[in-house]
Amino acid sequence: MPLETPVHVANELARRGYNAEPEAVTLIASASDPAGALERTLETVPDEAVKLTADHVKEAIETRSRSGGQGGDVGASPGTDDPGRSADPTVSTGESDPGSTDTGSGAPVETKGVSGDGSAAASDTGASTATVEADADQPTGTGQSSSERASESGRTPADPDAQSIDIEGDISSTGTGEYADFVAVFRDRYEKLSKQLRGRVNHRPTDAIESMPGGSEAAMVGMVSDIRSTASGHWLVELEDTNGTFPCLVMKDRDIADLVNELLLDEVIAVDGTLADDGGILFVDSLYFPEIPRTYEPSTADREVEAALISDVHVGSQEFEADAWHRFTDWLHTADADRVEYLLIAGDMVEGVGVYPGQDEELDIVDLYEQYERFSEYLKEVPGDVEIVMIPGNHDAVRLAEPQPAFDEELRDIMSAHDARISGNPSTVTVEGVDVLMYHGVSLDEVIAELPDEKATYEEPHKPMYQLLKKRHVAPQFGGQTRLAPEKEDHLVIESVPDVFHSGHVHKLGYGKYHNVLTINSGCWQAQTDFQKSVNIDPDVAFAPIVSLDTLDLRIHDFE
Ligand code: D5M
Ligand code: FE
Ligand code: ZN
Repeated sequence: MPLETPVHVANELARRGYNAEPEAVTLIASASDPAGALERTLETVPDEAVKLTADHVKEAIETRSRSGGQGGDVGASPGTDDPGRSADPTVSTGESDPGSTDTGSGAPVETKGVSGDGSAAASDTGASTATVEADADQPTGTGQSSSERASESGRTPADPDAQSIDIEGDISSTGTGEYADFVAVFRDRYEKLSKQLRGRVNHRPTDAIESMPGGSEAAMVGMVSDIRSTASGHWLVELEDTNGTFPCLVMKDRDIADLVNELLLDEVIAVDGTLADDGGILFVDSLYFPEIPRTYEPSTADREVEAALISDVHVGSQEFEADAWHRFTDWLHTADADRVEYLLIAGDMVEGVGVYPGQDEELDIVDLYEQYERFSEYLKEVPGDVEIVMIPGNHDAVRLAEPQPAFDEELRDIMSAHDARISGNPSTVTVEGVDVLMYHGVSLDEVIAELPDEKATYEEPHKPMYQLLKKRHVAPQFGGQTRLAPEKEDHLVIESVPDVFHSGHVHKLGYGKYHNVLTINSGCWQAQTDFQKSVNIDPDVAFAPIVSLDTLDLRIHDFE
């Protein structure tokens, strides 16, 4: 676990169950040895402390206690039966891979003219656009204000007969919260993902591999239950299937060692290789992720129609950018937005109440229901012929554990003015034949914290989304901030390949194509909060990525 940035520190603390003052986070991050400082702080903090303060950190760093104690329990963390555990950072697949020699292998080959830095694609004057196809560094804004545009030429109403939306993913919870349900949900994950991997290797169950003679060739499909580096710098990956676990060794000087950097606990992969002479370990030759086929051909709409993708509106926060929102909705009423017939909102409609420690100081509306009432008012500004689909995020008033159900009747009533379609998180929404996987994105914090920077950063938030596509699961690792609801089924598996993958949550704009799947993180409508300031998150505010459903091209509008 790399701990050098405040975000990593905050994530790590959250993962260990601590709330922390922003100053405490910055102090740890700026220590000469952040990982050590964090460990020492957690060792010395009084048990009854509810919140980690700057004083706790100072005390710990100054009184330098015995270091080396690494909290966490590596061995006893089988992915299938102990969902409550927290992963040990010492076995994470952080950036310091001593054995990695080749960073090329396994890196996704994709992207169609993507700048990687979405914010560079737009100017700050009025409603500006950039297309993914074009040189994204060249702002193409007109400098007109949206009201100027609106008076020039208004929107032509959409033809309701031509519009179509189908939604899958409105889960109604079936789980009881019993231990057996956690086992069931992991079993189902294994079943679904192993089905996707089975064609790739001639796999055997662990008990069959155990009875094979040393030196045999063998393959298995398993859930990653442990990742450790050995004394000599090789990687020991323990895979678990429904029969047991088996240790697999990835040699540090092999090209595939780089793939170990991408592994997360609890994800399902396949390996093949040769058994050691005593048969007790598998030397891995190849490692496979469930993956999106490189040849995937996305579906497109059969008329020229567009969808606007947004997320993280955060109404009720003092930082909600109402003026930018008005510019956006004004623009939707202009002829330039004639083809925008859909608006997809990927979670965090409102700021919520009590979501993060200290949040109340930055609330503009302190009552949760009033926040939704205000949000509903803002939705009314959207032209009535635009179909709206929304799913909840971690600030919304539904359970945090994923999958999150859709808003309940009471909240639907409050938000009924525009007749939006309301679904769970995640959901697959088929818009005129185009499958859009909408997932709010809480797991992205974890993917970014765990994987090395070249695979996942906040600056390029589409890249951790690529990892979710590759792993065919929207929340592969379990146990940190990503909470999993015990269900009979794992609804978080990406069973069929989406044409568009839409997330938010990290408040950064980013987009690209992964094996032809258009992947978009849509930024936010909330200016930088104090917390974000303290951890150096510089949000991308008031961008609206607009997808042409007939071509899957993208234009980005900036309403900041
Ligand atoms: O999250 C917006 C982003 O900021 C997301 O990457 C999590 C991170 N964030 C924001 N506030 C906090 C606190 N207090 N602790 C840890 N991480 C935080 P959003 O869910 O929209 O607030
Ligand atoms: Fe958010
Ligand atoms: Zn969020």
